Amino acid sequence: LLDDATGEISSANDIAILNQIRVKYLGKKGVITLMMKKLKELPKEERPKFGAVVNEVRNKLEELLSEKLEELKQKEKVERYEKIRVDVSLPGAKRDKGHLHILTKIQRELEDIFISMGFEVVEGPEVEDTWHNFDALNTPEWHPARDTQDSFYFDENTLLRTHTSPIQIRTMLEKKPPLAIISPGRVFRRDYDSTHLPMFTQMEGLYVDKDVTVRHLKYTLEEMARKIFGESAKVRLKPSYFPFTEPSYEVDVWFNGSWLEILGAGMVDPNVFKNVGYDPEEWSGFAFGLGLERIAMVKYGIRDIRDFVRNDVRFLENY
Ligand code: FA5
Repeated sequence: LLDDATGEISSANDIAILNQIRVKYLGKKGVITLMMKKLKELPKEERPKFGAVVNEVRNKLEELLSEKLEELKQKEKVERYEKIRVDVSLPGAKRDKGHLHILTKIQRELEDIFISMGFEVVEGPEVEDTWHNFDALNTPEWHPARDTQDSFYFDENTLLRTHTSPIQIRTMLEKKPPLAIISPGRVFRRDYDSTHLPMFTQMEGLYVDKDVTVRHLKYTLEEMARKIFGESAKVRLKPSYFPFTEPSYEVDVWFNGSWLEILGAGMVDPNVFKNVGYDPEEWSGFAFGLGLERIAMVKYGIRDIRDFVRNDVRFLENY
């Protein structure tokens, strides 16, 4: 009997089966229980011996059953854990990640380039007064940029800045020369076509020191162009006109087989120095204003500037 039961117990492979075995031997109508009942039918002198044997078998079975129960519980636990186990070494499910906007990337790239050349980044207000935006920059009342047809005015003296050049004025009023700053920011004009936006991004540059010449300007711009567009990039200065620089240039970059205008620049006009209290006999400098969208267009071959503000996910994902 003990052998049979031991065999059954050891081959039981789940808790339900083990319970059936317990009932079969130790339950109310179980084999052992019935044997104990039979005790009464035996002759008196045989009862103690028989009783002792049955007891021993019952204890042994109880011991085996509880050992097996522990074993099976442990096994079930392991199986349960195995089912919900996470393999941390598997590659994760890929999620769509956001990334920086193409203009932010270009801006940071340019900032790094100029910082490496010793320029400092400063910022200024988008809402300007006409004195900082025009007068101090030697831009007289009659200049077309001042026309209400070309700019966004809040009132007669307040407007959305039309370029980042007022930062030149704000910086020079605050600091003593020599200085080298760049200033990125949004600017606003009444313009709208495939190469002009009403709100676009410029980066102003201003360098003031003793004996600054056009060669310093050209070198700085060439260095910038080489770093943004690659070693083969060439820079061309074309004579132009800005009220706040003399001489003035429009600057083209040779890239992908053609010349493209990306910025205005020039030597700071002596009148501008006078307006901020710098002595034009002592100080000289150059300034430039880059169009960031234009640089991105040249670099990535973007044809329509309006793509920058359409927020079309297909465009955004491309860059
Ligand atoms: C200016 O705004 C001058 N303040 C630049 C300057 C600074 C000259 C310092 C001298 C010294 P301009 O209007 O050309 O210049 O604009 C400069 C650049 O901004 C252009 O070369 C072009 O790249 C970009 N730009 C001009 N208008 C728009 C527009 N509507 N949309 C997008 N980019 C524009």
